[in-house]
Amino acid sequence: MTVVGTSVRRADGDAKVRGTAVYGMDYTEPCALVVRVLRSSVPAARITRLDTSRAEKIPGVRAVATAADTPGLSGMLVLKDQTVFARDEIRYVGEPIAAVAADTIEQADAAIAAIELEVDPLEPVYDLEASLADDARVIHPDWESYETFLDGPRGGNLAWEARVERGDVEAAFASAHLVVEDEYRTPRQHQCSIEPHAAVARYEQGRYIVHTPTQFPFLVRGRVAELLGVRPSDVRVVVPAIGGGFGGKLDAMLEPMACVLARKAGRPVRVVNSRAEEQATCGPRENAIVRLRTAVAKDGTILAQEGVILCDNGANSSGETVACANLAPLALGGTYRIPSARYVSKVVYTNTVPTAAFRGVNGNYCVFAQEMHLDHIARELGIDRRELRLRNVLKAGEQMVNGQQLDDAFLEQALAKADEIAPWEELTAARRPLRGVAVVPMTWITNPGPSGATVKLGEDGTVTVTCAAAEIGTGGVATGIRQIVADELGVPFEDVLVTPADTDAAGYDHGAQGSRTTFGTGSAALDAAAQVREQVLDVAGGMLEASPEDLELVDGHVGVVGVPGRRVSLAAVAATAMWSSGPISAAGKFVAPPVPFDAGCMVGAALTHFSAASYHAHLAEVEIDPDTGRVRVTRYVVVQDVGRAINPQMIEGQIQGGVAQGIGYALYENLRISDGVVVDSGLETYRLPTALDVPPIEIAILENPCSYGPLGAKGVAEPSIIPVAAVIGCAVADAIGTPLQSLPLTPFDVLAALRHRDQE
Ligand code: SMO
Repeated sequence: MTVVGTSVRRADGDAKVRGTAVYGMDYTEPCALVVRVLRSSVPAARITRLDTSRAEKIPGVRAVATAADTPGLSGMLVLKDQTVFARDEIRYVGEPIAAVAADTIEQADAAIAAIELEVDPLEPVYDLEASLADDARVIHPDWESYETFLDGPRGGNLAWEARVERGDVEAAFASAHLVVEDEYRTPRQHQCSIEPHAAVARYEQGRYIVHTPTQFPFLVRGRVAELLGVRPSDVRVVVPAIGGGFGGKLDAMLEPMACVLARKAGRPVRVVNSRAEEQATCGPRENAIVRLRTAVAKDGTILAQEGVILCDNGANSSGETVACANLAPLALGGTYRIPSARYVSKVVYTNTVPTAAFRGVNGNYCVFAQEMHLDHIARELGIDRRELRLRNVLKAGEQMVNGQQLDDAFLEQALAKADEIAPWEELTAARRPLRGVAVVPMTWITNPGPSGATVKLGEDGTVTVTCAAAEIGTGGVATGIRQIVADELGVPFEDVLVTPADTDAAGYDHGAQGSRTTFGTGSAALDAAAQVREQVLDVAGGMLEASPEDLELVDGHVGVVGVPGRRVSLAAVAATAMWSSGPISAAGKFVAPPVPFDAGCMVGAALTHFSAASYHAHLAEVEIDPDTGRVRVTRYVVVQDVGRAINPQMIEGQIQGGVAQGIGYALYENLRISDGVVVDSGLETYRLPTALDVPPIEIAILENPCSYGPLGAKGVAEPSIIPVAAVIGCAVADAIGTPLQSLPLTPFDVLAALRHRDQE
């Protein structure tokens, strides 16, 4: 009996459903102090006076921290200029200026009110395009001096630029049958995790111990060390249950502040964001502008494409928006054959809250733009929209825009499967007013990054996996890795445990990002389990007087193949080894196949090439209410290639969640900022999709194994959000019969588009 490939129930599900799981915001420590943060109410200013002496004298106040308590900036992997507290200059509304740790919230509030702050306002820069103008005020004038590994073009308010160039673009445009040009604008989208950011820190024997619901414990460890001027080994990060990540809990947020306060107060401190702080200060998906210009032949063959992508970095960079700039060209040029291309992705500073990673990162708006644009081309040429895509999708052996050759390509297969479920010809033949349909193929990447895992066989026959992968709700750690290890060692699923992520206990792990947990950490755990298996066979061979080749691991026992009853339990094997040669354990690692290092930044190595490319097709049908402009998604089909389905039900869960978030991005969500202030400070005005907005999702899983994923598995969790806005946008445009250029497609926008159409 194998457990891989079955929908074993999620091991973390029961505690999470019953409310007994201890999330980051539930976690606390004895005598922990409460924290309030003084945040800027102005978007841009120089700090002329900051006096905390009155605040410090308030009874119950144990520590007040400001930039003076931190050493300032140092460069690390990528460009990073967010300090713990504003130093000299304020760059966005909500930026931390000081924080207070006190016995009670009332005392902390009183202390915040007693902090004396005087500022000289500066001219704020909010707009992406205005920010790049020659006469725009430079938000980081001293930033040439920031230490960074990046050596690309920077300057003015340009934080970073990524380029991909290929072929003879000018010649291709000159010879084109048709050239089509469009511009698309997309909003900020907030992760809206149910659990806000939270951190509990204490300072003990010269080390910082931080409990935080992070996706990437080793990144938080490194960032805390960097910002506090200590060694990474001086910081320990432990991860409780996580109530939603989606990219929003990758980088350090409250942890460095909690550590500074814990050291100053000599007591544990607990910082938890309010919903308003969460909405206003935690990096959402960046707003963006995508300009595309494409040269096509008469039959719809793409000859060349130019793309300019402007991404709003906000006022400071955590590194994510910058690092992900490399992904924009891949999102534009990883699905279709684009022989000549010039893509420029610019990350731009503005005086707004910094943006960060959100599931699918740049893919969401680049794929939206590309697909709306392709529909525009299809209309101009009078070619069926699905047919246009079939003519241009990449096939095995062809090159993506970065020059990477695809060893497999199942885009046609994904489109064919979608057609089996929802035949395009039938859908498009039965045209009805204000109903639209669209289908979109997509290739996406799995974040490779290294992972380590240790597997130990206990003297009771149970198996413990130690790794620093965080369970963010995908099921990868709590369930997927256990399934993989259980099969490798022939033990029941229930007998495999995974310890909570703890940087003191586990080897490096590249974090729960880019669908990599089961893929990367699962590979490391499989590698370690295979080594444990060797040791087990060796010891058991001696006990059973058989050669290891004649042994099998089944049901928690080692048996001699073909000799029923001649077997020993794993518990006996482990106990025997323990008293003679020592415990059975092994460390495994996952290192993805090397990719050319050409991006100028270390994470860029992963993000400039497709690792474990997966193939997708999404199909949507929509219906528009002519009176209200409301878009209803009436049918939604997802075909997703997962390499190997470790747990089909968990995969379906990820797809459902991704589509729901994508529907939000397509139709409702827009984190509005006015004069630098985040307007949508809560869920009263920030419209999330609900169950009523999400139709039943028809899912088909394809299994085209990846040669270096565990048991053939590819990353699963991230991609299902990416093509949703694209396919819904195309379907809405089809329903209205007029092109659309921005997201979200709210009832107001749809009504305006309808009126505009009727006036023409
Ligand atoms: S945006 Mo994600 O955590 O790969």
